[in-house]
Amino acid sequence: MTVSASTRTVRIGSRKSQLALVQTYWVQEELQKHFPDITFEVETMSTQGDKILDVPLAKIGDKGLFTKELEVGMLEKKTDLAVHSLKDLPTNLPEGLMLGCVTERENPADALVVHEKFKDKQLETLPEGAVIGTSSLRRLAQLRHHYPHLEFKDVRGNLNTRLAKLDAGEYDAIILAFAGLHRLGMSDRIHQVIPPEVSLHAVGQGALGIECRAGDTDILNLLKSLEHTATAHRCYAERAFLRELEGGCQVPIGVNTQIEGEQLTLTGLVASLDGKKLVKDVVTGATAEAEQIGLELARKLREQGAQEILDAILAEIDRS
Ligand code: DPM
Repeated sequence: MTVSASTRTVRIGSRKSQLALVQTYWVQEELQKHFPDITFEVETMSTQGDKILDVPLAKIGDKGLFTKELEVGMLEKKTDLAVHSLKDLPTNLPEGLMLGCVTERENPADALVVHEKFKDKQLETLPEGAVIGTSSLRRLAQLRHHYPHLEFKDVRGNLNTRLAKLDAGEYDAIILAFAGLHRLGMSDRIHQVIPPEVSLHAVGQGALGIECRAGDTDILNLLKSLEHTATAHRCYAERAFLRELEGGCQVPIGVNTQIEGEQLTLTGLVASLDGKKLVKDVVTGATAEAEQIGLELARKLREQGAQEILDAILAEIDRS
């Protein structure tokens, strides 16, 4: 960013997927509205996660799969901020970078999208052996727990690729985030919004996280205009929970948060891949102490065996 206020240019890093671009252009537009004298430019980059499409997500790990190249861009000062789906942003960021702001969350729920031939069905009424496409271990574990009659098959690629595979008959249904479909203008494909009793969403799901250089006060001041406080409190609680359990983004950990008055309630779950073991609990506390709530919930679930479930999954992924 150059010094003179009249010629300032701020560069925004983004992945190239359609969803990433929709999100980044939204951020660009909002910033432009708030700061008409600054020029906001978008720089697109491919991340590792965009390039490796033939390997199950859980296997390639999660250490910044969709964020690393964008982070290098900021550290090398080629860009000033990066827009992420918050759920793809690891809970521990590289030295020199920080989560600068969290935007207002969309509906964080998961959604069922079905093949045409099952348009009269819901999760519970899909036939025995119906094939559900997902590469989320979180979705897999929770849905297996509730609907043992269903089969699950890995699916990768961007949203359009996944929907095309579904329509071509490779799957009977797929599970996607409500938020992604909504942002891409494809809400009409949402067949069933999956309630939290069936599937707790991923940490940070539905919110955007904007990352910037740590202590870059100029950029942080700009980002304040996009911060949504309630969403930030919820996501800080969720991220503290995940960080404390040392779960990357590819483990069966689900959450739900609610704010009522000054109180924040965090529900969290850890499940085994076969859906047979499932530990779930709830902690309520002061919204201002969001991270403490996350830490306490992690400790509670550990006492109920969450660590053993997670260790077994990590060993299984290593072996496969
Ligand atoms: C992460 C997961 C998935 C994405 C794992 C999970 C889904 C992978 C899959 C961490 N990142 O949710 O348990 O289903 O195969 C991703 C999506 C969005 C951000 C797409 C989706 C859009 C929603 C949002 C991929 N990252 O979940 O359907 O911004 O929260």
